[in-house]
Amino acid sequence: MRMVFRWFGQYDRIPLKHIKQIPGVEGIVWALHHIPVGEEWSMEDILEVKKQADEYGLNIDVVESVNVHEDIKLGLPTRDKYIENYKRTIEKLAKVGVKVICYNFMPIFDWTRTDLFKPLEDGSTALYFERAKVENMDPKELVNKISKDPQFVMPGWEPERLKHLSELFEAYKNVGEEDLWENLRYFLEQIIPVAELNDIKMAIHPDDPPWTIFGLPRIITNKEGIRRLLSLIDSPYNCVTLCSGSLGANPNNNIPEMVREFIDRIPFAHIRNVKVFKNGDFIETSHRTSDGSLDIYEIVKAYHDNRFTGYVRPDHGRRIFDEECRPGYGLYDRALGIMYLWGIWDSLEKARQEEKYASD
Ligand code: DNO
Repeated sequence: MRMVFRWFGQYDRIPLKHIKQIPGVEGIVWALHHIPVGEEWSMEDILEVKKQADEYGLNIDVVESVNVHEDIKLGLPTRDKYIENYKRTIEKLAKVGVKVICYNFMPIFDWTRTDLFKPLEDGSTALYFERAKVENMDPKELVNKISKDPQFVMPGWEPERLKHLSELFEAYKNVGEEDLWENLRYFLEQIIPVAELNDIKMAIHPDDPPWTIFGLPRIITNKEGIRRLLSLIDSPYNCVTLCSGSLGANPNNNIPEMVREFIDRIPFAHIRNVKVFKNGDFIETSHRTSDGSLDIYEIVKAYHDNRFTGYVRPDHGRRIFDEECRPGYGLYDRALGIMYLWGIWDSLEKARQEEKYASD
């Protein structure tokens, strides 16, 4: 596994020199967050990120995300213009050696939580989702809550775009799950050939949480959805970002089983733990297996058994040690998460070598 770390560039308080000091991290997971969704990325800005990463010997192989314009998800006639921009962006990213683009196909909202700093028993805070609250909430209230801190624009919660919330909801009134599948197919039919030519894997991120919210359709929520996505275009470039925490919020999703089934189409993995409660609420925890509902050991083992050579990032972390940080994306807990993942991986590796010597 190749360890990478999400970095928000000019919007990040964490300097690259600190990322470089986390054992085994070879690259950053990045994006041009200042470019409005749908616009073509500029080569100048891309090269600037490359220059900064080069200075610390970090690669820029994984981009998360090149976001998909709402008109594409809605299937509007204007989508073609945005799809062309997307293709040009892929071509430019290939020029600097990008290998994976993570994206998602969630209507309006990206990942959703009801609380960004929910206290845990140990005094740390974490991202929290209260199911009943969302079911009874006006989406505007949620937008105000999540995008209120101008210091930390949350990925997928750009205030500019969400200003038009009522129009967006209106536009989705007649878009059901099957329409969304159809619009995803249309997008991929055009994008995947360009990705193939440019040797970049397109890795869709599952819906987070993996169920419908505010009546909006969500389709990448379980193994059947992932199977359907992969069969829409049968190309090794049509892939998935297997996010354990997103899918794991539904206890019916068996993550190690999914890793084993989809391994050839997982160029990028997000690994984190989540504690799921009986009523459907969940809270993010440390990466350690005993702290959450997911067996992180079994997940890493599923990758190790399959000799996984793709990219992995620790996913959200708690806010610990009083760090002033973007919710979910502090330095400390993600660094601890990485060490836990390496601990599991290295033990498995050692055991494999010992077994090999014993049988030689
Ligand atoms: C949240 C992230 C998501 C993810 C996108 C991918 O922290 O996991 O915002 O980056 O869904 O497009």
